[in-house]
Amino acid sequence: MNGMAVNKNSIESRRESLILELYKVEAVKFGNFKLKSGIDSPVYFDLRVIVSYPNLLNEVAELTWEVAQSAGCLYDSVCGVPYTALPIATCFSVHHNVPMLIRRKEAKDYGTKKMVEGHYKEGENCLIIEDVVTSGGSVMETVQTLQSISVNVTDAVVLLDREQGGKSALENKGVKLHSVCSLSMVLEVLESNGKLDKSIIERTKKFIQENRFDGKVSDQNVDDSKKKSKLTVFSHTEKMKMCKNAVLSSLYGIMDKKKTNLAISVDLTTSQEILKLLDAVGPYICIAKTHVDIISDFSQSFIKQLTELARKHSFLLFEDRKFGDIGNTVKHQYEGGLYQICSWADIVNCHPVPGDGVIQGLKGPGLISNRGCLIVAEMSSSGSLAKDEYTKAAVSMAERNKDFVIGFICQSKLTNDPDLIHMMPGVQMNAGGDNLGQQYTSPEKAIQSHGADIIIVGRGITKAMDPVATAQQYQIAGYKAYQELL
Ligand code: S5P
Repeated sequence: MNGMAVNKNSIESRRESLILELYKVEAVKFGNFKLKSGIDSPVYFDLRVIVSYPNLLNEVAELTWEVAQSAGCLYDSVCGVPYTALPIATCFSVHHNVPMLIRRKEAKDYGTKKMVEGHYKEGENCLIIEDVVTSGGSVMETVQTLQSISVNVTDAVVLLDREQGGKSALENKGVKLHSVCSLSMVLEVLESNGKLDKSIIERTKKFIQENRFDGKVSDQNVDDSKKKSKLTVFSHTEKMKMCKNAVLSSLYGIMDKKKTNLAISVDLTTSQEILKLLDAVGPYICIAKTHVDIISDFSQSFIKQLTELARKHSFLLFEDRKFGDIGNTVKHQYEGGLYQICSWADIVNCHPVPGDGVIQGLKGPGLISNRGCLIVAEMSSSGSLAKDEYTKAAVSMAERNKDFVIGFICQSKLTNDPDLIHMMPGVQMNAGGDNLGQQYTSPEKAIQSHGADIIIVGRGITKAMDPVATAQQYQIAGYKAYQELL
């Protein structure tokens, strides 16, 4: 059996470096994440990525071994919980000459129907290795499989204990859980190294307290899916700090400072009407969305005045051009022609229908000028073809291009990623639509039921008797709906 003394101090300092490294490679992320259990969590561990960093994987395996040694675990073999912990267990096994067992998730439907691969002796003791423990359900599944072939399990080592009750739940079943680090340790290290804001730390701690499993081991795929917690919603300040894109971060900053999630769609047809309205509603909006190709007297002087207003009132400019051609064409349409959109619009949008080329074409000039792009993933108009697989493909396209894509024009919440924002058009206080297929949702529903971060309102404001007072009403309604979610 294995067992050897280990220097505890060296583990402490290596733990800290390990946590910083895991954060750096995004194996630890903060945002809004739906767990396998159906619970929305403010923190997510994706330890699958460590296979891309051999030194890191090796360090994880070494620390796992050292924790097992300092806890005095005695074992004849090691078994990783499939699948993320398999490479950790493999490194552990190879470097320390400990035989490994592999647990199959499903028995082979041919041949030997074995659940466990590798040679073992009845009555031997196996050490379980896991990446993250929440309730302890996955570790317990592996324990039960091993017990079914008369292999004993007394100890398990986990890289990260989320401290939601898994440790005591496993102890109740006779399995001692040892961890390389705990979620509190992760928060402490990231806070003391200036990586996380106090509010994110507090929110995460609150989440852990409110989502404990109270000593009961459960299979997360089954039992826990029934106890969904309240959706964890991040404030604009928190998102501003979490997101990596500069355009998005400044947008969240504006939303927070001006207390607004209102984008006006200023679909008027003369320069003067647009400038006059924007000067008046400027204090209530975070974005002015334009369709410059409907302006009858477009000029560069209009753009100069528009950008001055954006600076004066602190709002971003979004040209709703909906690019939808091959990369080479959209590149010219974006940076050249009459409108020279890239030179002044902070945000543009595109249809995903041409494929990634449309993003690549826009990205060249866009990144040089620090711009952001939204993908039209869903539309507000009746009979829209942008749904189902098309929308899913739009989300993947955004995820592949997060250096430039900052979110979606959509009608529903498509992701929990803080780097991708949801802007929803088709919003009016009065339900219904127009006679050309537009369909409207109220500001409250857009934010609370459809998951919008920003409401885009056009004629609801521009055609109102008093557009300025109405813009303020939309600002208040939109912001109140958001605050109620927090
Ligand atoms: O699906 C969409 C996408 C967009 S960008 N539905 C939309 O209505 N839009 C735009 O939002 C549309 O082009 C218009 O500029 C604005 C909605 O205007 P409203 O007057 O109907 O509020």
